[in-house]
Amino acid sequence: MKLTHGERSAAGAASAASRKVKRVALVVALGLATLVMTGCGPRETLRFGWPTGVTPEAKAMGTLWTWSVIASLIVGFLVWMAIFWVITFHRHRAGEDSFPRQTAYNMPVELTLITLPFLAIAVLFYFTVVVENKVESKADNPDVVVDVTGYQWNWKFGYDRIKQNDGSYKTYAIEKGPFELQKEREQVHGHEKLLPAGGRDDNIRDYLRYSSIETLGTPNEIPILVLPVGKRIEFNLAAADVIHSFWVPEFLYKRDVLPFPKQNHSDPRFQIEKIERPGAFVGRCAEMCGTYHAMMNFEIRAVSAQDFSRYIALRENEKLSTAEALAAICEVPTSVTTVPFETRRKTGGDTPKDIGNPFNTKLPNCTTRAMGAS
Ligand SMILES: [Cu+2]
Repeated sequence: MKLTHGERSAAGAASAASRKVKRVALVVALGLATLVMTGCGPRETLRFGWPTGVTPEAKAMGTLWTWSVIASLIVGFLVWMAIFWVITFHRHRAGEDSFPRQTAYNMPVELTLITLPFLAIAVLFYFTVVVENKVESKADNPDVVVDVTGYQWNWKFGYDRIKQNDGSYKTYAIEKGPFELQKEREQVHGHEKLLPAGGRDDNIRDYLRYSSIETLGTPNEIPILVLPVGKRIEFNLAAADVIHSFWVPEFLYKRDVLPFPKQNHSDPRFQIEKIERPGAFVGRCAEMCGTYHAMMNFEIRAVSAQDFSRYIALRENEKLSTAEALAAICEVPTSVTTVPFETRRKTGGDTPKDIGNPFNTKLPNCTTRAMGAS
């Protein structure tokens, strides 16, 4: 069907259309410039808001995310262009009173429009599965196995077992149930002393793990989980009460922490291939678990493998606390990525600005304490 152009000449219409195209191009260019210039550089921009990953798994997920967004932007751009093309060149004009040519039931067009989205989904699905398999893969011989217990409203971290230089494992896990431990504790203290088991024997929490080297979070102290860089680490998650979620933004990974993993048909374990650089990484509970859910913050402190062995030895042999052992290996003894809830209240709701440098947690002018010295 030939379109009528009313009184306007063909040349006039063409120049008006080209003006419109220029205007649209300017808007698109300005939009892209805003997108690029508001970031802190091309790499920052291409992460599209995601944190910098510090594990190979996180890097793989970051790359998948970047390419998924780029693919979506390309598809979005094509759709926007098609819309602009229609509203620019096929708008209603004075003197037109009939429908434009209708193209429903056009087989080639309809098949193309069905096939292309399916292809896009198939490609996204393929790369998602590849990355997911990498993220969820577990080796039989991780270098460090830690247990993570979430409870209302804090965390307990323990070292289950650690691979030694000769390839054998040193076990720190205490293979006793919570009630046995509770009874022992009560004998020592002479009164009732509850462990995360909750003391209810109609509710046997024998899946909870205990270790001779533990770090327990308190309202005054953020629990710090010290881990070595460059080693495969397994996390074994368990909740002592309700469902929590273990989330380290820089791992780009979070996982629900469930009570009764067996009855809930869940695998509480996951691994990371390695932490790629030393530093402090904040961790949070990412499952709304009750009144003080927001204060369930923790810190992962990644140190060199050498410092890690020294840290474990100090805790094991000299019974130092987490903070004392950290100071002894010349690390800042308290968390540098987050503060306890109470302190925040004291500052009137603001997180204090200067709590430390997460990229450098080394104490200045410090010499590592020799083993056996006190
Ligand atoms: Cu929680």
